[in-house]
Amino acid sequence: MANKGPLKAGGFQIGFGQKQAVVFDKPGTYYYVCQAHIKGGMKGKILVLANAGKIHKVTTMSNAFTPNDLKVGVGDVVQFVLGLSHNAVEVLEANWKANETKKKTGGFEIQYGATKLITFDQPGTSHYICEAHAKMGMKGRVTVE
Ligand SMILES: [Cu+2]
Repeated sequence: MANKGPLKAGGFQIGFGQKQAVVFDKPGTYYYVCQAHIKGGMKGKILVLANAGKIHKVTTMSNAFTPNDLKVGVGDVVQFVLGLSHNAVEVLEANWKANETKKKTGGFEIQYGATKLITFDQPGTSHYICEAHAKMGMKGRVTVE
């Protein structure tokens, strides 16, 4: 192994041909290279965010979202897993209260039967409804604190 450059003290090292899990438990940017091929540019970096979010899950059961009133932290991710007969579209609060399906401009939308991850990175409350069952009160909200 020629060309062994300076290594970061306490940094991770994975041997040739080895597999190894590395846990990044501190925020920051981590740079790594292949010592054999750094001259050819074989390198990478991993950015670990301070507020890497938790993952929450919302599913559908009968004609309801479960849970339908979720509180999350800034930067958290909500995984929506919708049944085939349900979608989820973000609406304004007034429409949500009235069980109206008018979409919020720039709001999120999840197709019928889809699974989608949505990151909530701003404090506030997002209101959403199922277009097929809004009149029956199929709706939910995510409050970001
Ligand atoms: Cu529905």
